[in-house]
Amino acid sequence: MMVSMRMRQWMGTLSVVVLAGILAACGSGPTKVEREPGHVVIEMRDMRFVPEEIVVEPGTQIVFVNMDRMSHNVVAGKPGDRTNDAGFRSPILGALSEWAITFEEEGVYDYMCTVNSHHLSGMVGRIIVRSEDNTFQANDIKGGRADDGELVG
Ligand SMILES: [Cu+2]
Repeated sequence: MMVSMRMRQWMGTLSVVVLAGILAACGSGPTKVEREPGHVVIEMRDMRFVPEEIVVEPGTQIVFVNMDRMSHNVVAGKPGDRTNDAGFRSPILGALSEWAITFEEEGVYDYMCTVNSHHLSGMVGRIIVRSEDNTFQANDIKGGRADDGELVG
């Protein structure tokens, strides 16, 4: 009787461990972000950012969605400009995964995908943050320094 009970406990523990293992193997699926009202979407599609350039108001949530089967990322800067690497940087985004960022400060934010050097094949983009009152100056290039954007995702 004691053996049977121990056996049952052991089996119970085992099923929990096995179940946890199965869940871990499946992963949690694509990473999704909570979309705010007024957000804009930039798709990563066919190794391009679509649209490649957008103009948004300060405080606009920008949601990146990877529509490709290959992985991508979003890294501040331009190809060959490593000084901007310390700016915003998304994790590696698998198929259908999302990542979001919000810029409170006006400026031009260049970014690229550095996964497998996609940026060298033209996977680059630009976000222009400009408020209605036009205080923004066209030569006010921010280039994605660490203090330019508030990381959301
Ligand atoms: Cu990429």
